[in-house]
This record gives sequence, structure tokens and C-alpha cells, in this order.
Amino acid sequence: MKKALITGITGQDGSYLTEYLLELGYTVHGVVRRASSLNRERIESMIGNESIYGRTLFLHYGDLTDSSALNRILEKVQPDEVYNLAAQSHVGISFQMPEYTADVNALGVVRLLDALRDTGLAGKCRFYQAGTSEMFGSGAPPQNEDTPFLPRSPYAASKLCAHWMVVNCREAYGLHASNGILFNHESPRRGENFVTRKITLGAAAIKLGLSDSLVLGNLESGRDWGHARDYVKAMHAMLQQDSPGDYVVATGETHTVREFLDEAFGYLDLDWRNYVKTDQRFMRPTEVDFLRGDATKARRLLGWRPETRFDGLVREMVDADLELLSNTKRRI
Ligand code: NAP
Ligand code: G4F
Repeated sequence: MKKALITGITGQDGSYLTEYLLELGYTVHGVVRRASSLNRERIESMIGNESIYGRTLFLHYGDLTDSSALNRILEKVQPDEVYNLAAQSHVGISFQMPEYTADVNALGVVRLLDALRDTGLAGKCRFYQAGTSEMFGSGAPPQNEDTPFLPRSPYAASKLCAHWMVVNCREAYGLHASNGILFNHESPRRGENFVTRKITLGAAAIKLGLSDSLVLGNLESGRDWGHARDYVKAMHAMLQQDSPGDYVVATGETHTVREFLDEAFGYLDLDWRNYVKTDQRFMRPTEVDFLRGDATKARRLLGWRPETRFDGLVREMVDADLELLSNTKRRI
């Protein structure tokens, strides 16, 4: 039975990856941060299940800013695979907190890679780094593994540092370490301040009479949006290869924020133009205008393909938010 360690287990991707690895028969260890209130909603179904929690799923307190805790956890768990999903993952917020973003997203990876070497795990354990299409920034689409990186935010710059640290560890010490260059992936578990979830929650609230408007930023940017449930399978596949590598994971299809609005509000028979306002406070000092990924390498070497299409993704998110708000009557 293989043992995986996941940083960022309480996040969107961490929760899907945990479910997937448990289904495959893994034992999963997750790193969780201390907070004043517990933040385990996305993995609640598993930690509330006595046949899983404490048997095939374990949690450890740690933080990517705390190298001694990371060392202790690695020493104790002795994982076969480490998935580094933890990050300050919000691009807009990274402009307000560049130092913290770099500390977690860039130095955090340095700490983890060093900890793998210090604990003697570097030769035995495989490593996945959650890289991002944001690193391409203003690089011309379609973006693939050969597209130059032209980052446009502190977030993207921090992830690019992590990317090269992983490449260097691979070349210098032979670590089986791979960079996933994942394009945007969403789900009903997406954080509420990312644009897709903001829209599906907003549309559901308007439909239920719990809100009468939605305030957004730039509606013109284009993103290649897939489903997180599909994307975590590519992460796992990368670590099953004989050799490590870097892989773009994307659908190859781009939609603007405006088109996302059309799909979400249209599904509820609403016209978003009657409700959506834009405000400068959600605009970024520098924007990534257009992303479209070319995942030929992942398709060829990993056999990976996205299973969920754009309309299915949006509808699943809207349905989930309608159900959530109907049950809680939460105003947003
Ligand atoms: P997410 O929902 O924001 O989850 C981030 C996770 O990181 C959470 O579990 C969070 O813990 C944890 N975390 C944050 N700071 C930490 C720290 N200092 N120490 C330890 N844990 C920390 O992000 P996601 O969408 O699942 O994305 C997963 C990873 O993929 C991230 O690295 C992200 O940058 C990257 N990525 C995401 C996408 C996408 O479209 N979703 C695309 C490309 C790359 P709390 O729950 O306690 O906050
Ligand atoms: O949903 P977003 O915040 O996602 P963004 O910036 O593309 O980043 C996400 O995907 C990356 C992969 O490419 C990940 F690495 C990263 O961790 C994160 O998961 O914004 C999408 C677009 C942007 O152009 C933004 O300016 O939507 C635009 N937008 C318009 N109004 C908004 C809003 N974004 C947010 N968050 N909130 C708005 O009100």
C-alpha cells in the first residue's frame, strides 16, 4: 500500500486528490494549518468516517513556512509520494501580500525539497509541485511546455521560482520531482472569491431572491477552465512515470468571464446584464488576458484527457450553489 503526503489537503484540489488516492488504495497523510476555527469542510465527509479517518487518512499540523514541522512530518510519515498543493493561491490577493505569497509559494517549496533531502527521502520519494498557467502570463497561446514564462503577478513569479527549484533538484540530485502546469480548474468546492464560484454563488443567490446584484472586475479575460476532479488524476499520473517531467494540463478551450456569466445566468433563465456591476477594486494592476493550454504531452505520455466540458462544469457548480443556499438561506 502506497503512502502519500498532501500539503494543502483542505483546499479544493487537496480534497479531490485525497478521494482519488483513497479509492486507489493509498494511505493519505495531510498537512493542515492551525486556525482559530476549524477549516475542514472539503474533507469533512472523510474525516467524519470512522472507517477512513485514523485508518487510511491522517492529518498533521504543519505549515509551509515552518521547516522544522515539515521535517518532522516527513520523518514520521516516510511517504512514497508528496503532493505539494499548499499555496497562497489567489492571484489578486498576491498583489496585496507579495512577501507572504513568495514565502509560502516559493520558499515553502525550497523548504520541502530540502526537507526531503535532509530526511534521506530524496532517493525514494516522488514529488509533485502544483505549478500554474499563470506562469505563462502574457506568453502567446496556445501555451505548452515550450512556451516562455512571462509572469504578470507576485503569485506567478513565486510559482515560477518554485518551478525552477524543482527542475534544479531533479537535475542536481536526481529527485523524481515533476511540475504540473495546470490551467484553471474549478468545481463546487472552489474558493468563494475566485471568479467562477463568485458567479455561480451570485447567480444562485439572485435566483433564490437572496441577493440582487453581483460585483466583479475584468469581464474580458479568457481562461481555459476545466474540472478539478479531472485534473488531480493528471497529478497522480505524473508520479507514476518512470522519469519525472513537466506537463501542461488543460482542456484546450477558452472562455471569457463574460461567457461564464452567459452560461451560469442563462442556465437559470436570468440575464446577467441586469445584475452584474463592475468595480475597480476587483481589477488587477497587471492582468493575464488570455490562456489556452495545449496538453498534447499529457495526453500522449500520461493518457490524460479532461472528462468534463465547460457547460457541464458551470451547471454542476450552479446546481451545487442552488442547493447550498436553499439549505442555508445564507445571504451573500
Ligand atoms: P486552494 O483551494 O486555495 O487550497 C490551498 C491549500 O493550501 C489550502 O489547503 C490551504 O490551507 C493551504 N495553505 C495555504 N497556505 C498554507 C501554508 N502556509 N502552509 C500550509 N498550507 C497552506 O487552492 P487549489 O485551487 O486547491 O489549488 C491547489 C494548488 O494548485 C495551489 O498551489 C494552487 O496555487 C495551484 N493551482 C491551482 C489552480 C486552480 O485553477 N485551482 C491552477 C493551477 C495551480 P487552508 O485551507 O488552511 O487555507
Ligand atoms: O478566478 P480568478 O481569480 O483566477 P486566476 O487569477 O485565473 O487564478 C486561478 O487560476 C490559476 C491558473 O491559471 C491558478 F494558478 C490560481 O491559483 C487560481 O486558481 O480570476 C480569473 C479571471 C481574472 O482575469 C480576473 O481578473 O477573472 C477575472 N475576474 C473578474 N472579476 C475576477 C473577478 N477574479 C476574481 N477573483 N474576482 C472577481 O470579482
